[in-house]
Amino acid sequence: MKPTVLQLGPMLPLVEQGLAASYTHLLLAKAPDAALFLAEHGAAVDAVVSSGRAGVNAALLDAVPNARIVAHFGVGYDNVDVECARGKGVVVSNTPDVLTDCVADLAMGLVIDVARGVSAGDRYVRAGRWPKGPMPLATKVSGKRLGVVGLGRIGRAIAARAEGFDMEIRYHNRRQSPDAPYPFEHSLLELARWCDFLMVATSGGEATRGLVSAAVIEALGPEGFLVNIARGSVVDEPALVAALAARRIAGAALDVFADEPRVPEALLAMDNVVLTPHIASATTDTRAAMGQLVLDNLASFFETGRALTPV
Ligand code: 8YV
Repeated sequence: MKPTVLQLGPMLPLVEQGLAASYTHLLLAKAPDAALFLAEHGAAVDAVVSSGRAGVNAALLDAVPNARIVAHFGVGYDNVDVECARGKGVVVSNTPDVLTDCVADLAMGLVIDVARGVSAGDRYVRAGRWPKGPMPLATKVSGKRLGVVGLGRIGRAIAARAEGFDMEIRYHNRRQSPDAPYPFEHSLLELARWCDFLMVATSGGEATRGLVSAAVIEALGPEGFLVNIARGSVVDEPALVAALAARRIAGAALDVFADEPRVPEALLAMDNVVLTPHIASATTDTRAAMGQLVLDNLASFFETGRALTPV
């Protein structure tokens, strides 16, 4: 008998087709009444496929009492209640590594954009302002100081790219990484004081909520930029908006927000802010690789009892 896989939200055709080919494939998003659907089919579900858009809480886990794995599409799994899953003996897998390059590429793109005014320059040209005079001068990137908050796989890939720009790099983690080739800064406040660009690359969830606090943002100072490709929850967003509005920091480039897809209204009018709609992993290549890893995790789990990339 084929295992039954419950897909929670919309997924790439590659994933949907792969699920339909190998499993009894149930789609919660298409059910007119989710609670009714779960009451009818929940007990048959062996695996759940979740994503950044559709997570897994305790109630969902209760509704699928025989599920043994949650295969999550995404490296960050802050919307999956991993503790609750563990307590029920449910394995959770994610999609690390395959998205690292794309996320790091975008992170550097955001650094360059916010410092050099790529998006602002584009707006300037399109608005017909160039003939009336040049744009204000921007900020040099090469050779500047990059403070990485969270030197994991993605943080390291960003740092490696920043080395190509002759940037000086330091990092802050909960603990020092013994093999990190960059100086460790125990105090995030000190890191913010030291750097020109503070790059948020840590995981989300309760452990890092508000880590980049009002004090850390203020410590960046009027020449400092904040870049966030991690999770909106890591940054005190109202404090960031206030600091930007009062020009107490130089600018920010944000791919993630506290309440996506809502973006604080005040940011929309600021020319020193770059806003992208959570696209760091959003290339055809990388999303396909993430989707394939979801399928591979399920296949491995049903074949061997082990996921390839459990969290
Ligand atoms: C995705 C992400 O946008 O992997 C992550 O943690 O934030 C992104 O790659 C998202 O998770 C897709 O559902």
